[in-house]
Amino acid sequence: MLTRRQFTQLGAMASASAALEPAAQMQMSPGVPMPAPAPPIPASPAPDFTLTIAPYLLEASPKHRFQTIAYNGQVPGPLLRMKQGRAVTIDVYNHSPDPEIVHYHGLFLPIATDGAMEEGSPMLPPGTSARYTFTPDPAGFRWFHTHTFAGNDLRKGQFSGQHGFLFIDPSTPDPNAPAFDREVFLALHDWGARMMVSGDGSAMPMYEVSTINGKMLGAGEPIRVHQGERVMMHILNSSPTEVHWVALSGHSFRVIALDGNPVPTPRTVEQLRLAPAERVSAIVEMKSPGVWVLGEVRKHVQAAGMGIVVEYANATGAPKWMQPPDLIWDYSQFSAQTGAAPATEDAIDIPLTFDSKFEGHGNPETWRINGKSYPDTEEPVLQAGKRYRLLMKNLSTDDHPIHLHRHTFEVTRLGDGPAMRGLRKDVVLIPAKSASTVEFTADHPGNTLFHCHQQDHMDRGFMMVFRYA
Ligand SMILES: [Cu+2]
Repeated sequence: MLTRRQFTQLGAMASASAALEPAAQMQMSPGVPMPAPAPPIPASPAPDFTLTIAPYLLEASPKHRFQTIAYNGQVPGPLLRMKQGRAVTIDVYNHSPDPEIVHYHGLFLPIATDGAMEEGSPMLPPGTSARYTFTPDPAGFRWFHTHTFAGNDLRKGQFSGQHGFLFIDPSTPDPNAPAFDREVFLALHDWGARMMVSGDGSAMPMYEVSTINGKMLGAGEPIRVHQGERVMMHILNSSPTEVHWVALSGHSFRVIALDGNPVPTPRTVEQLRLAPAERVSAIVEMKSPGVWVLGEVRKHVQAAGMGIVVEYANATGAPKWMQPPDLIWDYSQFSAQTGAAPATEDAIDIPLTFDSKFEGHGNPETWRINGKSYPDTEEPVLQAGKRYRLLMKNLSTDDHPIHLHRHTFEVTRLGDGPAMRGLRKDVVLIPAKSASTVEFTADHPGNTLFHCHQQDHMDRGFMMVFRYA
């Protein structure tokens, strides 16, 4: 029997897969207004970016091919680089067989462009196209991905190749920003999902193959570097469900930003942990000439392909990997260490308790927030301008990457730890049987989706919509 969260790769064990009963399709809440049709694409002017959603055969290695859906015939999709405050137009063509929607993750967008049908953003029917115009904000490392339902089809939604990097350069460059020589964007992803029965009798997705930028270790081009370079690595975990740990043998990471937001206390660490949808921006000083592996710290996940070679100019030989002894990560070390502002006294508490309902041996659980599953979850009403404190308690035996759309929150408490300030994120991983508190200011009126970023959890009820008064 599998222990929950212990294994992620199909190659790591030989248990039989479970036959799954069809899950009820989630319906839109009756209270949600019908989305307006997406605007047609005008003859001119030309857009800043074009995204074409279409079937794509991913070659993770010559021996591992996956039929998927991708943007512009590549995985990850194109880097969308824009300037804070300068409006952009994006033309989206849906050449896939299903209705699609593009969500711009971590941006402050109105619901017409945010890309979540639960908020009221319009879906893009198959065979159609639409033009979207928005003003990018806030600055930093963001991303875009599909926001559709996958349910029992473990090739749809975030299980597909529909993800890409989005970077918003600040309108006013920060004179104190750390210097670096160049940037590298890396996306962690898992492929070939199948539902497997875990030790507690429920089912969860496990994967055949794991990749960085769509390639298994050794199958793609190496990252070629020069001694003395300072390389800014923007790393995204676009996995539909899996938390990943990464290290670069022979090197350490100077963590500058989490989820695209500069951290109050940059730290140098040996490894990074990224929950689904999280981003880490870290500078690596290239001062250990050789050929190295940047890869998943857990051996079975790296063996399933999650790694990329880092090769110094003129270095030769097989890529080297040095196994770190433990999995170590602590968000709080990046928070403000001195002079932290006291907790906001006038924030309004919203208690949110997460649990699951067992649906029988071999079936995925149903997920609940305060005892209810989407679309029956509560719809808290926010007053524009007010500060809110989400008191989140995870009663389940899973870790959950919790995401709030259209806003940035401040992580103010993790588990039993002390109060903390200054750590601004849009995803926080709440470990099993643990609690966390985040605060945010309701400064972007419009329906706001709150959900677990694990595709199978959000599909089975782990969502709710905040409304503005
Ligand atoms: Cu979850």
